[in-house]
Amino acid sequence: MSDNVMRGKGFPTVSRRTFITGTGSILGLATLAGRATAAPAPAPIPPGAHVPALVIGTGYGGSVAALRLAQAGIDVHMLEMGMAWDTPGSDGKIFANTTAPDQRSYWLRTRTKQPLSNFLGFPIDKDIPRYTGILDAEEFGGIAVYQGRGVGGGSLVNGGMAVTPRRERFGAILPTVNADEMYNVYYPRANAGLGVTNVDQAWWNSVACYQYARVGRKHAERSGFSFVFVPNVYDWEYMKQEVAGTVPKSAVAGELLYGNNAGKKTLQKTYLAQAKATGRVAISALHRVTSVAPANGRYAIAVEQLDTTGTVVATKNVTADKVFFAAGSVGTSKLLTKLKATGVLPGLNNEIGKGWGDNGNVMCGRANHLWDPTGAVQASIPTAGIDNWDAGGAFAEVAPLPTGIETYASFYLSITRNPHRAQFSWNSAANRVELNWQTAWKQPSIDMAKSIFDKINAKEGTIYRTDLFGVYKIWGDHLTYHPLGGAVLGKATDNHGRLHGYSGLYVIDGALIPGNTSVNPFVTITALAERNIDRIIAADF
Ligand code: FAE
Repeated sequence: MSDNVMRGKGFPTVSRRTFITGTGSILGLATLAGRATAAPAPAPIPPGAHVPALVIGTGYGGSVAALRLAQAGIDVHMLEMGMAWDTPGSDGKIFANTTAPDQRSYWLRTRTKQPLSNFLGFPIDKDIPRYTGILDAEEFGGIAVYQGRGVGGGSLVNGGMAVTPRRERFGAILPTVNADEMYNVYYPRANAGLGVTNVDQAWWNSVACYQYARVGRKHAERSGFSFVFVPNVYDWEYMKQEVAGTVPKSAVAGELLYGNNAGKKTLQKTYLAQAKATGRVAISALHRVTSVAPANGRYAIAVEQLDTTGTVVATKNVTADKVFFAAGSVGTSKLLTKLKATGVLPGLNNEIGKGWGDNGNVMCGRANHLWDPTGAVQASIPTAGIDNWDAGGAFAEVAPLPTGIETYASFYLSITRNPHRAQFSWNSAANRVELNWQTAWKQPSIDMAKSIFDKINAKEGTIYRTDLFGVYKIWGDHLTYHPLGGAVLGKATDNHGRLHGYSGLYVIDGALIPGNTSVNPFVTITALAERNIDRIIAADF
């Protein structure tokens, strides 16, 4: 790790920390975690700065935009409302374990809101200090939307499942996008940039930490379902060493939902590391964008700087020639909905805020027989799923339950073909953006998931777990991990993400995708961003 000095056009000189370049240096990154405190904190964007390109958010879309703009010689500043996640806590680790959430785990909450709220009849949430933690369980009327907060966005908290949708399904996902281009150029580019690889199946078949997935395969196949392996961004060589006991355990110790301290190739280690290595990309963490307004042929951006309690410690105004909205489906949609409704960006069209979907997410657990254990130690990185999309409209991820004890449970996150789409709107009295999703809209998803698990239960003589989402509640129908839409490609924007009504404003994240990808979404978000930024750099700069 080294410090370097950036003298980007239009920026004051700032010292900033670079990350190790490349995607394979996981051992090096484990070392980096231990040394992080020695490095000086990067200087945030100063008030009054002008930047050629400003990116709001540091998730998949924002990271692709920053890297490709920088490689084209354009200086970029990224504003991220969450923390940098580069400094260990008092336990010597940057991230908290899934089984022991603490203040680092949740975004400005005083009590955890774990996706599985109960276990064996007992609620498992607990009080924590309010802090700018890594996972936001953002609550709207009918749904809690889980999102990553910090430099790296959703890549900090997600399962790393890196799935390219089957090509024959692509027309239903992004109907206005040329599939040949995506499958020949942009999906391969995204997979390479993210460091996507496949698990070694011989090893997988032999290790205790994937017993739960092998039980999932056995049950799927005995009921005639197609069981498919799914690529991931986890460093499998590192996981092999975890199992062998030669390196600190991360996935095998259950780290995931609140961050992985080693092993997972988050955007910090891939796109953002490369972007920073260009010397043209700076990132201000704990900086939340509240407004983007036209100003003399440029854009004026209002920013709140937060401390780790969420208190606004400074407000800043900066300007940019071009602004990329990459705050995630919810973040981008909320900003645009508010800015249109309050007359700051009145020229945005009426598609803003529309076409939002939950990727059909629904969760459930099954109770296995005592002679069919799923293992006390479960690797937190999912590797496989049941593909029943063509027959029943569901792709069910065989998910871990990394509790550290034998649960005799099989756990699944299903992605289903749910037709419902919600809309964001501005509530001026309450001074907030609302989303009109209704919990009852999950019923088609439940029905599709049931078409798999009713059959498996009948075949195996097993039942659903009723203790994971409340008391006697089978379905986790209150949440999504996969928000998509709200500024849909070809509707709120042109076919490459340029917002209608304003030259130089772009959407480049999950908000572009109309509600469903038929599989886990981040590879599609990344590939679409690669496609759009290619065109934008060629035509607009
Ligand atoms: P995202 O990654 O959410 O980044 C947006 C960033 O913008 C965040 O860092 C925000 O903090 C920041 N931001 C928001 N508002 C502002 C503002 N006003 N000012 C400044 N910054 C702001 O967006 N997907 C998969 O494909 N495979 C998986 O295995 C998988 N597992 C998941 C597990 C969990 C628990 C969760 C929560 C998600 C999972 N996902 C998975 C979904 C995936 O992480 C998500 O689709 C992407 O992260 C979305 O990428 P975006 O670039 O749209």
